[in-house]
Amino acid sequence: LAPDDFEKFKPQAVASDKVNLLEFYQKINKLWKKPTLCFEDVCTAYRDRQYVLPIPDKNVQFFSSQDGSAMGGALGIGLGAKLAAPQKHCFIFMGDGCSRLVFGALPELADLGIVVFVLNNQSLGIVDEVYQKIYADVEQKKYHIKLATVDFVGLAKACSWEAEKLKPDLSNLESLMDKAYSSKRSFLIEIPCESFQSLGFNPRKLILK
Ligand SMILES: Cc1ncc(C[n+]2csc(CCOP(=O)(O)OP(=O)(O)O)c2C)c(N)n1
Ligand SMILES: [Mg+2]
Repeated sequence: LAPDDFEKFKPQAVASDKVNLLEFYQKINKLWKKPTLCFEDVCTAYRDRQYVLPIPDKNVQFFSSQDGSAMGGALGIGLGAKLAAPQKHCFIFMGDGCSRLVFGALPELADLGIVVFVLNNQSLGIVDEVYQKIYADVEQKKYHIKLATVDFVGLAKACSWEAEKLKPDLSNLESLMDKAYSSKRSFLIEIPCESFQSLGFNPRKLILK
C-alpha cells in the first residue's frame, strides 16, 4: 500500500446537513445490544466501518459483503438470518444505490422486524472514489455515479415500514436505536451523508488499476 492510501481519521469536516460518518460509527458502537447481527452491503459502509471499528463491540456480530459482492445482497442475507434466528436483532447497512436493486421486496418484509440503515449520499460513492484513482485522467461527469434523490422515509412508510431520518448532529441516534430494538415492525433509518467522506482504503483499487 502507498503511504497516502491510509488517510484515516484526519479531522473530518462535512456539510451541516450531513452526518459525519466517523462520529456515527464511533457512537453507534456503544449502542448495540446483545444478541445483534449486522450485515453490510457493497457500499461505503463495508469499507469504512471496518476501518473505524476493526474490533466492534462484543454485543454485535458483523458480516460484510466483500466475498459475495453483489449490490443489494445484504438485504437477502439479513432477512434470511432473521428468519433463521428470530430471537436475534438483525441490522443491515445499505447504500442508496444498493437499495435500488432490492427495495421492491420492502412490502413483504414489513412485519419481519429487521432494521435497515440506508446511507443516502445520492451517489455510487465507492465507485466514484475508485474511479478518481484509476481513471484520474477522465472527466468526473463521465463516471455516471450520480443518483437521483429518494425520500427513503416516505418510501419505507408507503411500504408499511416504520421509518425515520437520522439527524446530522446524531442527537436522535440513541432514541432511534431504542426504537429499532423494540419495534415489531421493520424499521428503516435514513442517514443523510456525503459520498466523498472516505474513512477507509478499498483494497479493490489495487486489482482494478
Ligand atoms: C450487482 C452489482 N452491480 C455493480 C456492482 C459494482 N459496485 C460496487 S459498489 C457500487 C456502488 C454502490 O453504491 P451505493 O449503494 O450507493 O453505496 P455507496 O458507495 O454510495 O455508499 C457498485 C456499482 C456490484 N458490486 N454489484
Ligand atoms: Mg450511495
